[in-house]
Amino acid sequence: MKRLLFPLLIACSTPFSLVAEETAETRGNPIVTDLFTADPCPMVHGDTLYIYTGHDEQTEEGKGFVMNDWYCFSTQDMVTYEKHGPLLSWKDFSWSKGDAFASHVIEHEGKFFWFVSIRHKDVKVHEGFAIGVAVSDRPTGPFKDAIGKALITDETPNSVVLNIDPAVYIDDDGQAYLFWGSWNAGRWVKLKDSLLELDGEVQTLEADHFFEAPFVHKKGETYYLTYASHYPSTTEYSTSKSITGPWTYGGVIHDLLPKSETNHQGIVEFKGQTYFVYHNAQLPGGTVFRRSLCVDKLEYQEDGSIKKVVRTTTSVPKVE
Ligand code: FUB
Repeated sequence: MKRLLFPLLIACSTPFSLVAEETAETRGNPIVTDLFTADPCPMVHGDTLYIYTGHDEQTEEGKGFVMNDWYCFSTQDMVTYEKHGPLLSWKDFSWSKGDAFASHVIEHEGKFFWFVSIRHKDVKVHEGFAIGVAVSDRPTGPFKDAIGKALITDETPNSVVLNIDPAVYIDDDGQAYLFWGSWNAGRWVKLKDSLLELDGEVQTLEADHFFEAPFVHKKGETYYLTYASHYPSTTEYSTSKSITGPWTYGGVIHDLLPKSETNHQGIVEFKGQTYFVYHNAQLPGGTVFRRSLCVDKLEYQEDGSIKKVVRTTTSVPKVE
């Protein structure tokens, strides 16, 4: 049963209601219909998939991103989702002055680390964006600024013009890596075990067609680096036998989106299925600056290459 999105959107005063979906076999894309949600990052903890998102607050006529906080949506069956939040805001970082852009959450040693892109209120050499970290004992918070200052700023040697879109990956040997970047410039750096300090120099990410939004996952012995390419953006990918590269270009896995110039993905395995989480602009009133969380399947060819994602209006089947 496909939901009627428009009536749900009008009923904004209603809390995140799942009444219309409770008997549905699929959730329907977009997943969230009572607010605009962007830049998803998936994380599995226990028997639950958590998807952390930004929050688009621009008016339908307005131009430019208006983003102040981040939410989380959790599910055990890919059909029924619980809304949490807003769980974190740029205001939770005393050194920030706004612009809650893309973020990434990762579990490490029993804690949950939320890496965020936000505008620095004092440091501005280029665009003035910085990467900070909040931490919590639980996936749904409360989260607090873990350092009291930025981890990456415009002043970090070899940082980029637009220091946004953090993604953290912890390798099998326990070494953590932070990837980030935009406007055709990607970077990576080792993190100390605390995840709160850099461990070495910032390296340049060499991946064909990289524009922004890096995300790393591993399947078998292969590391997959997915990212937005060009602008307006497709999602493309490269693979490597090492987290530090070299990266071999793999192709386009997600086509341009109608109405959304950005394309920001996360990939996660949950209950035996691999999912591609992204945003589109298909909610009524959706624009370049009013995007919405979607979930579809991600599938591989037998040789390990990623098949082009098939976008659906149903989202994915229910899992137990
Ligand atoms: O949502 C603001 C920015 O747009 C993100 O940081 C980028 O990845 C793009 O989606």
